[in-house]
Amino acid sequence: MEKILEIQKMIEESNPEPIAQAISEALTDGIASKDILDAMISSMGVIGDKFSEGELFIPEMLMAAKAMSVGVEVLKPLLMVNGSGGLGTCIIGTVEGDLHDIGKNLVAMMIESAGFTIVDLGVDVPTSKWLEAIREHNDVKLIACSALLTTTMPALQETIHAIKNCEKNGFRIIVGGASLSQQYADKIGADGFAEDAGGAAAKALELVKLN
Ligand code: B1M
Repeated sequence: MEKILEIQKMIEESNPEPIAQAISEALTDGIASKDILDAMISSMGVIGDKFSEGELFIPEMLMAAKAMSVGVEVLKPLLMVNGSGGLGTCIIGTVEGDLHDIGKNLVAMMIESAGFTIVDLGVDVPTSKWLEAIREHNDVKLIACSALLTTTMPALQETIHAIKNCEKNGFRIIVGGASLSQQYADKIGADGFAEDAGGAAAKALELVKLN
């Protein structure tokens, strides 16, 4: 418990340097990787709240994101099951105008573990790049769009519209990110919505089985 608090403090104080070591020690102490991840996600929420309240600014938010990313890399081998890739290709990215990638990376990891081959387009992905990736890859079964900002919700809607009207079909579209809801996903014509990375993997399996 003390180790978890220490790790959370490193994120909440935007201090990435010692976090890999602290996580290794926590794992050696027998703390479950999932518990460490959940604690780190909760600390990113604290960072967001402090940003909203004007208690910290972009540089601190960036360093907290760095700490989180370093931590996720340490935990990755433990959180991932070696997926077979046999369920087809999932094209994933964060929509145009949006630079947030920690949640998207976790979602990619869980969807890969569920058995998909991941093509990660990164962040700030314009509609044209989604369409190009769909054209270029065979066996595309899932498109996964992440959007964290209320200001990028229109970009998400535009992207979904273009993907649904492209020449290829045979895939499903899943969306997620803190600013979204099932209701909004329905409104913009997505096939599925998930609140978190585990939920995204479960929804991906459900949608592909329905295909
Ligand atoms: Co930004 N940011 N940020 N930020 N940032 C938020 C999102 C915010 C809520 C903070 C706040 O004000 N309280 C707020 C958005 C408000 C809103 O629109 N409603 C915000 C803002 C305003 C901004 C800027 C506009 C700030 C500014 O410049 N004035 C700016 C925008 C830049 C841009 O994108 N164009 C900005 C910038 C940044 C940084 C670059 C500094 C950094 C991101 C670095 C990075 O990602 N590499 C950053 C950070 C770190 C945050 C917070 C603090 C943390 C985000 C995070 O990584 N959370 C965030 C506050 C918060 O989240 N409470 C905030 C941990 C992560 C595991 O959770 O990403 O939510 P999350 O992902 C979850 C779920 O959402 C879901 O599953 C994930 C795992 O459980 N999910 C999916 C995500 N994608 C999914 C896809 C799916 C399914 C589920 O299917 C496809």
